[in-house]
Amino acid sequence: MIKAFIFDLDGVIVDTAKYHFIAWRRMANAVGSDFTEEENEKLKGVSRMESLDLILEWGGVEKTVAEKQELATQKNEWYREYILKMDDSEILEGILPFLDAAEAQGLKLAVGSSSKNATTILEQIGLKDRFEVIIDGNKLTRSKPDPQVFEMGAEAMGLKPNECVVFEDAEKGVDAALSGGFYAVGVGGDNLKHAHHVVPDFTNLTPNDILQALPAAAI
Ligand code: G16
Ligand code: MG
Repeated sequence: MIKAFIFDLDGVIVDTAKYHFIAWRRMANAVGSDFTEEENEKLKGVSRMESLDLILEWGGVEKTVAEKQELATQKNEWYREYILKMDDSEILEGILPFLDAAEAQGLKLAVGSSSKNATTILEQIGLKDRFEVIIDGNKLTRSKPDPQVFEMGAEAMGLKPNECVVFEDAEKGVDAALSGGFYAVGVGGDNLKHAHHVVPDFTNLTPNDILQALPAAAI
């Protein structure tokens, strides 16, 4: 029986991919390189250092471990300039009524994000206190598609994976949820068809819409 919803942050609750893109491009340009918005899609749900490795690889740029550390730190400073300007107007449509309805139905709510900035973002948009559990990139030793982020979330709520639904916008995030034995709902893209259910976004969506779309064993 489903007892909790675990939300990815970037791409599900807010669209921070646009800020990651601007900050990563600034960094890529600084090392004489660049990358496209299409390539940026491949960075969704991917950790900071793995994202940096991919961007350098696309540009054919080689850097030492120490240089990479500096570049990642610089990118994060730029990224934080953007997220520190965020407010509740950036919460994606439908999220607030969905959280209210889920809470009213007695479902537990958690966030499972690869981002080390997840708590800052949740504070900026005023949602930090809405979640019983927040697992972010600072607590993780393995990145999505490893299920660690969601396993830690379920464990912190005292639940088993098959009692939780994970909402994810990234292919690697859906992979992570499925490999951990969670129910997975893809939010957005065509690359999420392997999830148990896919929704375009949260507009007019209710928790019951989700529960009814899952395999019978989930309810
Ligand atoms: C997010 C983003 C990724 C980003 C990662 C790490 O994951 O989707 O693009 O690279 O966090 O972010 P940071 O550099 O802030 O630690 P998620 O899991 O919330 O979608
Ligand atoms: Mg995401």
